[in-house]
Amino acid sequence: WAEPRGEGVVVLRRLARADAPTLLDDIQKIARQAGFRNMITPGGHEMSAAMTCAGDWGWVTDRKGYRYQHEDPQTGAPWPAIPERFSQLAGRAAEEAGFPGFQPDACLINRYEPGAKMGLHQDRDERDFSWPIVSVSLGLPIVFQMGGPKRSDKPERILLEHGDVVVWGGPARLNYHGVLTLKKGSHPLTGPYRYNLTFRKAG
Ligand code: MD5
Ligand code: FE
Repeated sequence: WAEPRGEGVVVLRRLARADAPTLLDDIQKIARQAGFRNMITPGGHEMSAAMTCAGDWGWVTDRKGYRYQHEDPQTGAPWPAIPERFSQLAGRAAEEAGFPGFQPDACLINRYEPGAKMGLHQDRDERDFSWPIVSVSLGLPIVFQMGGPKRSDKPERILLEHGDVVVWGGPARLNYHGVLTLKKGSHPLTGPYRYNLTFRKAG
């Protein structure tokens, strides 16, 4: 079911649940080519979420900054392609939220283990903010913090659970957001992890 949460945010509860086993198989395949790694922020801190990417553009961070690039810096090889099933799901979710024709060229895959979190930030490394970001949560639940356009706006908390899909577009596209520390648990499909796929139009 669809839950509008203020301007530009649509939560599609459980939309990805039926596809989850195949999505997770696809994630494992991607990770065999481009492994999960904890990247370093420009400030020199290791991110607690492990990441990998698929698509024409992959998001990376190191001491030099945040950027999108065609190659995995660990291997020099192009990122694996976005599986057809991923693009179909992202397109369907975007369409349900009022963004027909969404064709993502970047899929960032975040893997959280207990203790991992992501502080409040904006996603602004993409070229065109008129396209939404589609986020798919798999595995353990996490508390998501949804802020506003200013860092000082008090964030609202939403629990994101296995199979939940969120579309952030329009006026919400540049809102500050993050996730609280993942609590220990065991999920039948992902064990100790939460995965998040974000689909973006980066280039
Ligand atoms: C996550 N990932 O749960 C989140 C889901 C990231 C990241 O934040 O950058 O990898 S994406 C949430 C999002 C994206 C774009 C806008 C907004 C939220 N928002 O306006 O709140 O791993
Ligand atoms: Fe983000």
